[in-house]
Amino acid sequence: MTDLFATTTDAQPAREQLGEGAVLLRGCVGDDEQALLVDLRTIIKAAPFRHLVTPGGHTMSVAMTNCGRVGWVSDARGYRYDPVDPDSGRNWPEMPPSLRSVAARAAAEGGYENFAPDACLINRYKPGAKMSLHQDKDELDLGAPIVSVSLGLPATFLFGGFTRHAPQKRYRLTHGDVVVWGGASRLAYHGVAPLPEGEHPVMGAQRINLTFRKTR
Ligand code: MD6
Ligand code: FE
Repeated sequence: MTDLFATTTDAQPAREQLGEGAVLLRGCVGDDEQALLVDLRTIIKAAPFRHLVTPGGHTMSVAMTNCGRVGWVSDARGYRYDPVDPDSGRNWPEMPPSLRSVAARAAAEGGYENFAPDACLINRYKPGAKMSLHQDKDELDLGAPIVSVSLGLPATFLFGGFTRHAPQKRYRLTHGDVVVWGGASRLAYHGVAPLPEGEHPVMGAQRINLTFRKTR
């Protein structure tokens, strides 16, 4: 008999292990979505998205901003966490409780209690934007996980091994999904395939990704 009360038509599990210490929590944002989107709008007004240039001179296809004590920045001098937004000369907007609590709740569900991030990198993907394979290794505290919240258009997340050329697995990340990433997987290579065209009912023609980090 069909389940008249089923809320999804696909067979994706709520929880999927990506590797040791890494888990995909589907729909983990849940009821926190409204508060999170309201606060996100305020942050983006104070610190608008911008396309950073890598130390190698390439302009990134993903547009970025930050909130929290420090923000991730890239320029000709290299990558670093900086308390000052170079575009405004002011500190980054504070990390609001709505964002903090989603991150802490997801981390706990992923097995990391008392996650206290001091940075949230906010990435905006328009169709065609991508993130090349990389490791997140600019943080001093590699004992803390990274918590990654996906909003808007679905994307293909590439999860590789511990070398750039190790084979990767592909995972579809949709609106409200959270990846928690730590332990033995903390330095795994990962990236995002070019974003397909589309229109999301809440977010429009874009994907926004929040990555929460404890940098020190
Ligand atoms: C993104 N994410 O999903 C880019 N990093 O847009 C990341 O680079 C990332 O999702 C570390 C852990 C989870 C991530
Ligand atoms: Fe990353």
